[in-house]
Amino acid sequence: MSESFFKDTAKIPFEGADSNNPLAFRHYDATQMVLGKSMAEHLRFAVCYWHSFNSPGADIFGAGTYDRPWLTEKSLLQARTKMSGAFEFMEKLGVPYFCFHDRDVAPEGDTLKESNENLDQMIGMMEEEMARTGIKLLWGTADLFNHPRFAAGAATNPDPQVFAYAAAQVKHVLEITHRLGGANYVLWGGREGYDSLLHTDLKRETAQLGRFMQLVVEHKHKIGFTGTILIEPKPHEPTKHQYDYDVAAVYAFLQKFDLQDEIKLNVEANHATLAGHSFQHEIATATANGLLGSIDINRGDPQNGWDTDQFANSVEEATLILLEILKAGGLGNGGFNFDAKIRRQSIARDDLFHAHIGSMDVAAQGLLNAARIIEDGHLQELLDARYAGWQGDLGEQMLAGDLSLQQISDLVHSQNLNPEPVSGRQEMLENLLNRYIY
Ligand code: XLS
Ligand code: NI
Ligand code: NI
Repeated sequence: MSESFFKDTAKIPFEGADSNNPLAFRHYDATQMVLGKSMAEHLRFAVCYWHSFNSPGADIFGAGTYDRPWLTEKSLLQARTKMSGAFEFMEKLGVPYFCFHDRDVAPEGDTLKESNENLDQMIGMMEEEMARTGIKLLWGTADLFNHPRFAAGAATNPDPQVFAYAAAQVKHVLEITHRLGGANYVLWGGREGYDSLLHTDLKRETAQLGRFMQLVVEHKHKIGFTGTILIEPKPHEPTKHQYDYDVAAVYAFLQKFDLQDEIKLNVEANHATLAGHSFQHEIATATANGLLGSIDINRGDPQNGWDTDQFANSVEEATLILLEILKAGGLGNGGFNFDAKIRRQSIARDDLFHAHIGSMDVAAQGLLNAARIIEDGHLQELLDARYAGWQGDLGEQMLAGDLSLQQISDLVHSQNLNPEPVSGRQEMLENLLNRYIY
């Protein structure tokens, strides 16, 4: 075992809301029971390998700034150093899960065979670290966007050989995810979109993508993987337009290829805002259609139009999304994956701890607030009252299809219906919500 990388930081304790220790949880108490389940079971936090251990902290104008000695050379030796640093970090933070891309954990070789061999070696070490720490895999995924071969997309590439290469890569990572007991397998559309319609056959490309997803589902059943396959919607970046634009677009896509009962969604906060939605909207749309699988928690910057992937820090947003999640019965197989990166100037080793601690506390506050809202039931009563009319004969008959347009019209005229507007009470409800936000 290599020497401890995060040696200056001890295991992060829970110290309660009055603590002044910045390296302690103030709200996240893994064992605290909330609505019959522990906080750890509700939130199922996962650290993401790519931003936290594989990114050098570069941006388009500047080189890497982070202190990540294992990134200086692409070798299996460095991949091992990285993995022991990653598990040391996760263990000290006290998270139950992690997520990774194939290329985050092992260097790419000259051929797919060589890349797979590198990966398999690292998966052996990963299994040992998982057994040693008890940390589990929330999801695995394949990097189908970094290498230049994927510049014009993976499944949606004009060259069928690239489709085949991507399929072979996904097959291997899906099998590894299965072997590691992963709870889910994620497919983010990377470059499955276009930069210009002048060189893009949109109809053909989306058909390719549909077939690709069907192949993944077929193989999942063939190998007996019982985790959930998840698509992660994103509207653009790196492409100008991505086919898995948002939850609604992916739902239509799944139905077209008869995959709506096979694939769920991994909803990311910053992708929601890039698509012009709120995170709460995307989660509500997913739960309304039985599609919520897991979430990538982060945030964008209101002044920037790209995926800044900052650590989530809004208690109000956390409360609103947890309300949707709790109302839907929880995340099931899913979890809260920190698809977030520290800022380029955050170069101290413990900055990674501060970032995660802050977001975990925010999620815990959101959970506690949402649970109180549910227990009080006041917001729900007001919502029910707003729709109470639909419990009457008119509402029920219209929805059940018992009345035609002609019959409804006859009824309006014979009964002289003249509905009165009622207040939507938005400001009152916003004030009520604020009473729960601590
Ligand atoms: C990029 C995506 C990516 C996926 C995993 O914007 O969020 O990180 O979560 O491929
Ligand atoms: Ni993202
Ligand atoms: Ni993501």
